[in-house]
Amino acid sequence: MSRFGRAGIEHGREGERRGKGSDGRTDRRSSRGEAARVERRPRCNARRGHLERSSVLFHALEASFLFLGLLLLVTSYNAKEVSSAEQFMSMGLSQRELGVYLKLEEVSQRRKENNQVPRPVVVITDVGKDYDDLAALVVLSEFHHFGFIELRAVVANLIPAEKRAHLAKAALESLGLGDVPVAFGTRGSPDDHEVLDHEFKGAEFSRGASVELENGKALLTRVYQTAKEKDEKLYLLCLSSLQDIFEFASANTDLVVKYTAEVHMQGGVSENEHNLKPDGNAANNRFNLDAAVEWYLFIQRHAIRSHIYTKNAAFIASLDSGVFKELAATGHPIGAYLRRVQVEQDVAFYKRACESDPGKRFAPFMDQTWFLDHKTNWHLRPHPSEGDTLPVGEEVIPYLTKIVLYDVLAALGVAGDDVVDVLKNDIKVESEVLGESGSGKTMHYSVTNKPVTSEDADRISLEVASLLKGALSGRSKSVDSQ
Ligand SMILES: [Ca+2]
Repeated sequence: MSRFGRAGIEHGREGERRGKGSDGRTDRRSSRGEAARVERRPRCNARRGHLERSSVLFHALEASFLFLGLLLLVTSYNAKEVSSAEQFMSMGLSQRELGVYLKLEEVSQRRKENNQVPRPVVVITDVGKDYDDLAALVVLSEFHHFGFIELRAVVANLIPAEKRAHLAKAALESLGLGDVPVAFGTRGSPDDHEVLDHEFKGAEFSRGASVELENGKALLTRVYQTAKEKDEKLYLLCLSSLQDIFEFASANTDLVVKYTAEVHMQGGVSENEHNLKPDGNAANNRFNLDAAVEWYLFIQRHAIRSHIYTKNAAFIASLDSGVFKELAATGHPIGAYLRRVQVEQDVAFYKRACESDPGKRFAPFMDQTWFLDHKTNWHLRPHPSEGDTLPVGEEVIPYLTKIVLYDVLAALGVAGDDVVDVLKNDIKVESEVLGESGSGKTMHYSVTNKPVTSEDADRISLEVASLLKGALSGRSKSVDSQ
C-alpha cells in the first residue's frame, strides 16, 4: 500500500478513537465538551461562533483529509487493486475497519508476489452449538476470498451432525462458497448432547440447504487423496470434538502424517515433561476425552506442527455486543441469526450458571458471579452498590455486552502468521519446541493462552469485527440477493 494509503488509515484511526467511547457508542467528547463550555457562557456569542466555525472547519478538514487519503490510495493502486479498494469502501466499514481490510489486502498482494498459494484448509466444526463456530466460518470465508486460504472441506460433527452439516452448507452458500464440500461427521461424543431450541431456528440461509450431503470419513478421505495427488499439505482446523480427526487419522495414519501441514485446535492443553495432554476442562476435549488423549499422542508421535488456542485469550479479546447488532443491521440472514442466537444462547448459559448445583452448570466454575464478570457489564452499571439483587433470567439481557468467540481465534491463526501479524496481534504468546525421545523428531507447537494486553485485545477484536462485518455487508451480499 502506498504511504498515502497508510496516512489515510492512521488519520482514520485517530478519528475513530475520538468518535468511540469504551462502550462502542458514538461519543464525540471533545466537541461535546466544547459545546458544553460554550453553553455555560451564553453571552460570549462571538467566542461561541468562533468555536462553532472552528468545529465545522475541523470536521470539514477531517473529511477532506480522509477523502484525499482514499483518493490517493485508489489512484496509487493498479487496476486490480483499485477494484479491491473500491469494493472495500463500498462495504459500509468504519475508517478503522477499512484500515484492517487494506492491510489484509497488502498481505494478499505480498503473497501473490511471492507466488504463495492459498493454504488448503479442512474444518471440523460443531456449527450451531455455539454462535462462534458460525462466526469462524464467516471469518474463514473472508480469508478464502482474500486468497489466504482455500476452504477444501467442512465436516460438521456432534448430534445432530447432519443438521449441523446442512447449517454449514447453507451458511457457506450465503457467503458465496456453495462449492465447498460439506459432510456430516460423527456424533462427537459417547454421551448424549442436549440440542437447545435456538441452535437451528432461523438458520435457513439460502436455497440448496437441503441437498444430500456426504459422510465425513468419505470427504476426509477424498481431500487427503487429492492432497496426495497434488503433493500438498493440508491445514486442519479443529473447532469441535476431536473424535472425527482421531478416528480418521488412526485409520489413515500415513495420509494424515504425510499430508498435514499444521493442526489448529480450539481447546486447552496441559504441558509437563515435554508431554502434551488435552485439558479435560475444555469442551472440545471433554466431548470425547479418550479420542482427545489419543489424538494428542498421535500429533506428538508423528511430530505434526500444532497450535492450540485456549479460552483465556478469547475472553480478553471479546467483542462488544454492538458488533452483532451491526451484523444484524447488514440485512444478511447470518447477521440476524448470529444476533438472535447470541442473546438466546447467553440467556440459556446464564440460567445454567445460576444453578446452585455445580454439576448442572456448563462447567462447575462457571457460576453466576463468573458469568456476570466474564460475559456482562453488570459490575459497570450505573450506581452499583453492594447488596444489589442480581439479575434473574432474561433480566441479564441488557448487560450482555461481551461476545466471546473462542473458535474465531483459531480461524485467525490458520490463515498464517503474516495474516495474524499484520495487525501486530500478539495472540501467539508462547511457543515451545518439544523433542520426542527415541524418534528423533521434533514437535513444534504453540499455545495461545496467556492474557494479551488490552491493546492487543482491541486489535484482535477490531480485526474480527471488521471481517465479520465485511463478509456480511460486502462480498457475499450479491450472492445473497440473487
Ligand atoms: Ca465449536
